[in-house]
Amino acid sequence: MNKTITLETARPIFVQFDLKGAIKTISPFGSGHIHDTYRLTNEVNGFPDYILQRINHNIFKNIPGLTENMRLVTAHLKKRLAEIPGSDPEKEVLQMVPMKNGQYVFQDADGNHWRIFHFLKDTRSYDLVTTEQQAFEGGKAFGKFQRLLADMDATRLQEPIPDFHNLESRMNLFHKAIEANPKDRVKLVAPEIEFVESRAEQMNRILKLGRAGKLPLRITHNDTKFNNVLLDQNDRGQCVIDLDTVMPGYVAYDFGDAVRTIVNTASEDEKDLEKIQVNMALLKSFAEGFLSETAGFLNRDEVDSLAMGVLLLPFIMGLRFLTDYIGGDTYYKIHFPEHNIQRARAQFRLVEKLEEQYPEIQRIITNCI
Ligand code: ADP
Ligand code: GN1
Ligand code: MG
Repeated sequence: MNKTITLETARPIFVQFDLKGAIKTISPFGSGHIHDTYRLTNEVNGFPDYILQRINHNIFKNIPGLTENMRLVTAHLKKRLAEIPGSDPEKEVLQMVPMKNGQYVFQDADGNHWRIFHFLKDTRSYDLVTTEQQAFEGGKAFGKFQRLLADMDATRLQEPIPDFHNLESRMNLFHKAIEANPKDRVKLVAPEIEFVESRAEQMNRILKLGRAGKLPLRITHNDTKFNNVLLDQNDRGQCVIDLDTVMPGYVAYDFGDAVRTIVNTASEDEKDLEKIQVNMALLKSFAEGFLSETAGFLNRDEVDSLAMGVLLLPFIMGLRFLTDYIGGDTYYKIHFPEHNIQRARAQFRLVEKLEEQYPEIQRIITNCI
């Protein structure tokens, strides 16, 4: 949960930034697992509200690099959108607010790092998708994000979290956590460990195809869970947010992570595993939206890899939640002691449900091309 913070405590932070109007209220906002996010409302009519974020510097160790990435990516998106008639870069691109000294991140006396974005008003982020239109629009938004960045030189970006979706390195971290076993939890999760070990080899296909030169490295978002796209009041895709992990990656990662959070009929951390089903109509709508933007430039192997991503991403998220549980809950925010293992179990059930649908998932993707 975001820590509550008063306007008085926050004032010395936000006065560092070049804000318009006068800030009236501050309140915790959103349901992200990484940063502490707050909404600042403006007292003066006609001036914007803002999002204030305390960056999680335990996870993001190179904040200058991350901020430079974000600056480059948002500038490129704005430039590309300005060429498209009817687009509004101010509304469709996440906008960082500079500090009065021209920098973008303020470090307070306690070593916390703060940044501010323009609050995109009249938008919504969804933890659960309920309509085919939402799924389609999310697909279009993430697909368009990738299309607009396709001509950007990927070598200009740094890797904020190296090997983020690299299964081999995730398996190494998993084995290290098991060996260290700091909370003596390994004995509680034998079935989950077995689940991971029995699938690790087959889940490695994307990495192998990449190494064989069949999948190009593109600029990908790498955290395309559905609450990282803002929809407008009519549920049309408006803006892709949470750009901290934008870096070179494979397209199947973005496709798979979005599907993971769209098709699940239950929450990411659902306790009752019977509630976890796959909504194939939503998968179809998402794929149609995503491929309407990307089919023109993806190669044949990339298209074939998309279904693999649909299995890999919930698997890798389950693996990361399980690793964090075994390691003593140091990475994700948790709301109760068993939260990470409950999340892992829910993701693994989702993997099983998606495995049952695999031929149909491939068919849907092929039909979109
Ligand atoms: P985290 O990495 O912790 O997920 P996010 O950057 O995704 O942090 O922000 C958390 C939530 O805050 C988002 O899911 C979204 O609901 C909301 N949010 C973030 N940025 C904006 C913005 N510029 N305008 C409106 N809402 C936003
Ligand atoms: C985190 O930041 P947020 O809540 O959008 C995580 C993602 C996971 C996701 C699981 C930097 O995303 O990789 O998929 O939780 N982000 C980071 O819900 O680790
Ligand atoms: Mg987020």
